Formats: sequence, structure tokens, C-alpha cells
Amino acid sequence: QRFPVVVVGAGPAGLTVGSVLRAAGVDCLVLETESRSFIEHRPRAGVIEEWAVRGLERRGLARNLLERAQVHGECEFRFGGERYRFRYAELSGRHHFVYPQQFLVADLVHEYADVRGGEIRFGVRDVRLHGLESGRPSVSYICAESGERRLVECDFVAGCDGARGVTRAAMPPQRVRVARYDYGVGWLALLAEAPPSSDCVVFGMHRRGFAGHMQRSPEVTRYYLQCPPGDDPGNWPHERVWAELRERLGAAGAPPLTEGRLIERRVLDMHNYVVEPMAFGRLFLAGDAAHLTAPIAAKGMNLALHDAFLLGDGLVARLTKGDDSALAGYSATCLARVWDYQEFSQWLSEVYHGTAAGDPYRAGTALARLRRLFDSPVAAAAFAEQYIGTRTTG
Ligand code: RFL
Repeated sequence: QRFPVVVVGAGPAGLTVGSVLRAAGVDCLVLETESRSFIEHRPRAGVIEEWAVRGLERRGLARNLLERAQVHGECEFRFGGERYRFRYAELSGRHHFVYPQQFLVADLVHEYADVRGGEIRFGVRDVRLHGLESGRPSVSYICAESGERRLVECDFVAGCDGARGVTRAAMPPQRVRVARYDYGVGWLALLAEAPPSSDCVVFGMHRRGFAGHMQRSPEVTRYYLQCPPGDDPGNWPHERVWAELRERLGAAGAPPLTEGRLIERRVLDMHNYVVEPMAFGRLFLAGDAAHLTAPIAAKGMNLALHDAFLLGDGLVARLTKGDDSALAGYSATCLARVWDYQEFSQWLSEVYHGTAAGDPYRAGTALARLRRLFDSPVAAAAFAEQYIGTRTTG
């Protein structure tokens, strides 16, 4: 069997690449280890930057999102027992769209497969890439139904299989550099069956650790609690979670938290990596497969979409017009935004975690960064630009 493009992974990156290809009449095959139902119900991200929404809209992929997403232009920092509203839309002219990742994935699966006629094979096992440096690469996998190994020939492979995928490992170590950064903290990621307790995202900086509140839908709210890396979620029973959230998000005049059943409780160790370059031979990585950004600055899915727009457009230019220029510049263009977001994430991590670091020096500088946002209009404008991701374009 032969397809011009094989996309490994049906996350936001892979499905967007596939949809862009299908819209241009380029055939492709998407391989996914999980089932359709699993990926359409896997909760993760929820905050999408306006430029990414517009990118989806231009490619005909944002109809439901634009109808159903909440639009946000403010966030709130709580520290020293006080609340500080930060009105970033007033400063940047841009908003965030709150739309759970699984809804976007479901929309993209529908558009790619049901509307644009693209093929997805679910439940595949043991995906392997072959001949990436030749002009005729191929991908093989174990088929879910038959248990047999199948081989698909192609011109290009899009490695969109996320942080735990296999495509990154197909790049020879001597040809890529992997830069890593470990924040040394964990976050307990929670989903509560409860309406939001504020009309915007809330960040709590507290000597006991960071806490975050993010709307997902009228019925479900995401919370985060800083914890030791590798902590056991079993150490966090319902009562302890809510007591800690109340303490760390407490501030004068803040509305009380609306409690609810915890439907997700996972410990995420905060670390990042960046693979450079994001291409090897006929393989192009996109999204978390190429770069992981801990959810500190809510950037991961946005970067995945940015890569996918560029990769989809680049593959279309190459396969329909023989124009190689976009693919040649793909890695460098993506990495400019990736490193910009990495730096912001590192800066923001110190703001969130410095207060609880047990080091008065780090606590002092974290507080200085926070105060600067509220007493320097120039610092506030710069923060707004990075928070909403408007500086870099493409
Ligand atoms: P995904 O979404 O991980 O999709 C990869 C797909 O590949 C499949 N797969 C394979 N398929 C075939 N063969 C293999 N060998 C395979 N191995 C894996 C997987 O099953 C999956 O379907 O990667 P993609 O497309 O690059 O998208 C990246 C985003 O999912 C990720 O960056 C975000 O979820 C990060 N993130 C957030 N990003 C934001 O922009 N805003 C947020 O608010 C935000 N919140 C979050 C987040 C990530 C979180 N977690 C769980 C780490 C909140 C959390 C809690």
C-alpha cells in the first residue's frame, strides 16, 4: 500500500496535518495506537491562543470551537492574601479561547475522516519507520484486527505521536540535539466535577506551593496543586485537595471555591525538552513529539497547532507544486516560536514556584516579578504579549 504521507499519531498535531492535506487533495494515512472513543474523551489542554484559533478557522477547522468556546481576556494573580486582575486582552487586543482538547480532537477526527474522507487506523501496535534517508520511506505496524505486520510506503512521514511516541527515536542521536530542562517540581493535575469558582484563570502564589484554577466547561474545572515531583496521587484525598486549594487560592474578597467530585488526579513532573532539528530525511516531527512544554504556561497544544499548520502547508506545497522551500525552513520556523515559549515558561515557573522554594532570595525575586506586572505598564504589555503569544507570527 502506498500513501504520499503517513501521519503517526491522531492528536491535535496529526489530525490538523491530515485535514490540511485532505483539503488540498493529498492523500494520507493516520496511524493511532488508541481507539477513536479513547482519544475523543481524553481530557488535557483547554486554553487556545487567538492566533491558533484563527489558523484553525482559516483551514475550516474551527466551526464548533467558535460556537462553543468561552472567550477570555483576563486572569487573576493571588499573592500576599490579595487579588490582582491582569487584563491582557486590553493590552494585547487578543483573547484566549477555552475549549477542552478532547472536543477539538473529536472535531478534527470528524472533519478529517468523516467529512474530508481521510483514513485513520486505530489500535495499531509497534509502529516502525524505515528508510527515512531514502527517497522512498515506509512505515510498518501491527494491525489491531489481524495481529499481522503491515507495511505502508510513502513520500513523507509526519511524526505527531506526542511525548511518548516512537518517531523521535527514529532520528539517529548523532543527527539531533535534545535539550532538556527539569523544573524540579510536580503538579497534581485535577479535574473537578464542579462549576468554575471564578470568571477567569486564577494563579495562586503561596508559601505552601502554587495553585491554579482554570475553567474547562460550565460543569468541569481544572485545578493544579504544586507537589513534590513523583508524589503519589493517593496522598491527595478529597479533603486534603480542597483544604489545600482553599488555603493557596485564598485572598481578600475572593469568592469561595465550589467543591466537587475529583474525576482526575494525576501527578505531572514538570520538565521540558526540545529536539533540534525537527526533521531528519523524510521524517518531520510536530507537536509534543518534537518539544514538550510542561503545562506551566498552557502552551503545548498551541505549539502543536503551529507546527501542524506549517507542516501541512509545507507538505502540500511540496506534493502539489514541487515547492520545497517551506519544508526546508520548517524546523527553524517552528523552533523560533518553541524557544520563545520555552523561555516564557521558565520565567513564569519562577513566578509560580519561587515563593515556595524555601529560599528567601527566590521568594524575593518572584515577588519582584509579580509586582512589576502591576506597577510597570511596559512590563505588563510585554507579559501580555507573551502570555497570549502574539509576538511571533507564522
Ligand atoms: P498528543 O495529543 O499527545 O497526540 C499524540 C497521539 O499519538 C498517539 N500515539 C501513537 N500513535 C501511533 N503510534 C505510536 N507509537 C504512538 N504513540 C502515541 C497518542 O495516543 C496520541 O493520540 O500530541 P500532539 O498532537 O503533539 O498535541 C500536544 C498536546 O496534546 C499537548 O501539548 C497539550 O495537551 C499540553 N497541555 C496544554 N497545552 C495548551 O496549549 N494549553 C493548555 O491549557 C494545556 N493544558 C496540557 C494541559 C497537558 C496536560 N497533560 C496531561 C500533560 C494540561 C495537562 C494536564
